[in-house]
Amino acid sequence: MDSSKSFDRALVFFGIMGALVALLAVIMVLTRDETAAGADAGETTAASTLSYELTEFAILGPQEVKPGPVTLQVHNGGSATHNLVIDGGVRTADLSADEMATLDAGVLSEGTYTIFCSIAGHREAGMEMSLTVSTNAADAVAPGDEEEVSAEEMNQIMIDSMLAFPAQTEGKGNQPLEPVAIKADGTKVFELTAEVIQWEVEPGKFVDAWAYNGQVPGPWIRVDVGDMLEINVTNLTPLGTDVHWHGISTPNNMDGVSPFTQDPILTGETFTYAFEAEEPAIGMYHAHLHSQISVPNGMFGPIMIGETPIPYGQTISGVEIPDDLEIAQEIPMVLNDAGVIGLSLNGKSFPATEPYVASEGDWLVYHYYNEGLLTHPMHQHQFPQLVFAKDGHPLDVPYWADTINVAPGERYSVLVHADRVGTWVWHCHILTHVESHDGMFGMVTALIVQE
Ligand SMILES: [Cu+2]
Repeated sequence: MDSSKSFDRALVFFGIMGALVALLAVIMVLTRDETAAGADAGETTAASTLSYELTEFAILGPQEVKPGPVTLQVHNGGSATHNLVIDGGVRTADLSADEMATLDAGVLSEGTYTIFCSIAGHREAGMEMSLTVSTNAADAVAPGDEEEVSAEEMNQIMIDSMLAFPAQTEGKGNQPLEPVAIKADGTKVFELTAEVIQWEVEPGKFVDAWAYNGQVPGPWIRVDVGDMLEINVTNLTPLGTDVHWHGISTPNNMDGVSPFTQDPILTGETFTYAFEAEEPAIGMYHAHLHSQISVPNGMFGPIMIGETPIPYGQTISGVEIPDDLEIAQEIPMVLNDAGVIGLSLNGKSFPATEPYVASEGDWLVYHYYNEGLLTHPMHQHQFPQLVFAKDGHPLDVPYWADTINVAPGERYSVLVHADRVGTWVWHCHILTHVESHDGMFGMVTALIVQE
């Protein structure tokens, strides 16, 4: 009995040992296979971390990466809420200004992936880019390993960018539009042609702008109350269009909202807007159909009817407005922040923005128009701005302000007394709309007051 039990135990012992040896052999083979696979695939399994910066309205970051596991570090450096979506893949949450997110994109194989922001309108405004996954891609620079820029270098970059102002560029917007004909009954006939053009938005940077009459903003239309108008609009852009006369009183069929009030003006077609300039107005004109594409890209312009409603002779907060003041300059200031034009004043980004030159003691009128997608607090250094009209409506109680918050679609008309000599900057006060790590840009210009 005892000896047979010992024999059984010995069998069990050797059985277990045999199984363990076999298992060990399998593990060793498997491990060797994994090592071999890793060696064959080489760098392709190396994890890459890519840094992306979101802003109005662009996604800035690497455009290529090697195949393998990819992690995206996303920072919203803009002032609006943005997110980052890999088309057909993962996405971040909506990120408010200055928020960060880490996005595990998984293992990306060779191909081209589209990255965009899915907040309504932001993709069309420019927040889209391609990420090419290729074995030929350069090695990703890990966050934190970017080249260090010293404080001295940062100072120099900012100063150099500022001293580049004012820079000459091709093209100027807001040019007064003369009628091409005045009919026997006095009707003023104007021509507007919408077309995709090359527009130098900043020195050396040409974009495919959508423009009226080859300029951004489109030409400045000024007519008198009671004028009969015929405005022939020819569409040479790739999409159907129309023109909405924002802030102008018109019959419904002239409101420019296809397909409700007219048929779209298709590519190659011309439509005539005919209406009477019924009331004084400080308006703007822009496309309504496909506006989220064409307007940020440049299809907007100022239109004014009648006299500028200056509060002559009134005393406002203790400051008397002369009853005989003469307006030395009337300046349309059209704001934009999206599309191919981007953060800009009158279709140009600093240092290509136009400086305005006045003589000491001049009275100036600015008309702000916001054709962008964001609100911009417009600040004039030194000189208070007397807001005398909102959206073209004269205010019974004008008021002084040094910063005017101009929301999309709004117009503010202000009077400025340039009574101190100097170069006074004039800019949007959202600081990321005027400065970046590459220096000053965007929504900045200056009023230069001379003796
Ligand atoms: Cu701004």
